Amino acid sequence: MKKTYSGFIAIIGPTNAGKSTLLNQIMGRKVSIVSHKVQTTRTRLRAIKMVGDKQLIFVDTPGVFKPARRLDRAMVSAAMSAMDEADAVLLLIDAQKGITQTVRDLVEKIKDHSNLFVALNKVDAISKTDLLPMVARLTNMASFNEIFMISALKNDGINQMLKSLANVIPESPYLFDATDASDVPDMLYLSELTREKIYKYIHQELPYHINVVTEKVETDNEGVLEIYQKIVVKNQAHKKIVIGRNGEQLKKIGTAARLDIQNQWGVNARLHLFVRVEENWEETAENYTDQGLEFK
Ligand SMILES: Nc1nc2c(ncn2[C@@H]2O[C@H](COP(=O)(O)OP(=O)(O)OP(=O)(O)O)[C@@H](O)[C@H]2O)c(=O)[nH]1
Ligand SMILES: [Mg+2]
Repeated sequence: MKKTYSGFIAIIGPTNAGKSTLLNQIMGRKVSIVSHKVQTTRTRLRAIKMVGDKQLIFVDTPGVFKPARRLDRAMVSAAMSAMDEADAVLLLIDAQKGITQTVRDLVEKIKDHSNLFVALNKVDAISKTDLLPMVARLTNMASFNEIFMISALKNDGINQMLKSLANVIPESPYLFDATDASDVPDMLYLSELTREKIYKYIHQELPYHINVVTEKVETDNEGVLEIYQKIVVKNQAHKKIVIGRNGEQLKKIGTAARLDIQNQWGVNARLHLFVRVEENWEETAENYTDQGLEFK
């Protein structure tokens, strides 16, 4: 019988390093939402990539930062447990920001892992001469199998990196059906697409206090997807901001999300958005388990 290989690679790193951008680039399509703001990814998300006959199961994780709120703690703990279970760990660093304290703390936590890789990301945005000192410092911090220099955004260095990562994947039956796919449930993914637009159009702190829930998805007689979502906010003031003057803000969010859904799924869709105040949503267990997070 032919040998098969299958294993997990956790992508971890500070928030905003480009972990989700990298995962999307590896998959050749969007599976994880991306924004210029920090703390975009809230939960662990897996995507399966075949490299030759080896199955690489990538795990995107929430960025690691100093957790303050309950939601923050759940996000960071999801990232750390992904690492514990992984066959390989890929530490992703924003080369523009360099070796920050967060990076140093993270290396301390992961340095005993047997298959440790590091990638300096966003090399499109900095000069090559700035990279060498960072490589030297990283070499002294832990015994990394390899240090990559990549641009997740520009798809630079990624194929090379995939080949190296594939080399450490253990012999194992395929843990998933051997096709490229992700494990995000459709309902959650639809919510994520709307949350991504909220991050895009609404500024300051507000997006961090918002939750999107897909309540119902139906197909009408003409094959149009009818999607009902609620945007949960903490108070009336937030609700006003999300809706905007004459509902303009909400319309912008809804249109962008609908177009994204239509493009990605090749369907016609109608998106019905409702904004609801739920003062305690961040303290409600169900809102965590729905997103694959633990409520502690
Ligand atoms: N110039 C440049 N920008 C990048 C690159 N990769 C990601 N970005 C940008 O960095 C920002 C953050 O990207 P994300 O992929 O959301 O980062 P993340 O690490 O998943 O962030 P969290 O989910 O918050 O932990 C976005 O604005 C991306 O467009 C890159 O290679 N080059
Ligand atoms: Mg992310």
